[in-house]
Amino acid sequence: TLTLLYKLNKLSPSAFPLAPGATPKYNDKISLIRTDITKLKADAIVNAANESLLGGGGVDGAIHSAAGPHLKRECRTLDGCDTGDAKITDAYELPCKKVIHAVGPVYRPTKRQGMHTTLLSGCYTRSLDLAVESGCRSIAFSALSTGVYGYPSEEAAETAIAAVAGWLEEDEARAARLERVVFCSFLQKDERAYEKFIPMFFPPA
Ligand code: AR6
Repeated sequence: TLTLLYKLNKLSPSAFPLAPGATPKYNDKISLIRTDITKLKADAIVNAANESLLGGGGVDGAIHSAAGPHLKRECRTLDGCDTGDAKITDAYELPCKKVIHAVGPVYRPTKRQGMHTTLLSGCYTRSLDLAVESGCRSIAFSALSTGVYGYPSEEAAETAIAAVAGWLEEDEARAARLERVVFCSFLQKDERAYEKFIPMFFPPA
């Protein structure tokens, strides 16, 4: 299920504006897939949870119903989770090994954009930390905050991809512990947003 659907190196290098510091060094680790994340056999999948960690609608509802009731039982022991942070559990009846529950920010256009960005970025970097600390070699992210929480697709995709790129660049030894980072979208608008921003941060060689 984790075939590299997105072949960065086949794209034309000149077609995209580059983010500062962009490098193709980690391109082979990055995948884009549009599917139901509950079907993925990644070591870890990342749920778009809320601060209670007790389930909800959207991808959270899909993950809890596919994992079975033991997931909620474990989540009850975690004492919730702050926005911008994440917690890890077992995956029970899901085909993945671990579920990382990240709490993205609710998008409020009146608030300063910087705060949203920091909180959403934090979800991605904390999830990556938890994945490597737990020995996961692959991680698939749902498009955190882009559903009920109202985040615009492009802004969310740019923040997600920048956070992953920054995390990989920050520590080479740590980056080597992850083989694959999958951006799993569900709706076409989110997939398009990833298609636009991935080559800016992971430029075709
Ligand atoms: N697989 C992959 N992605 C999915 C799936 C699925 N099965 N179902 C939906 N998506 P949302 P949020 C996408 O609303 O905005 C919950 O009630 C969806 O298209 O699930 O972070 C929680 O409990 C969208 O791109 O999460 C919280 O209360 C993305 O998943 C609240 O919603 C996230 O949409 C969190 O809101």
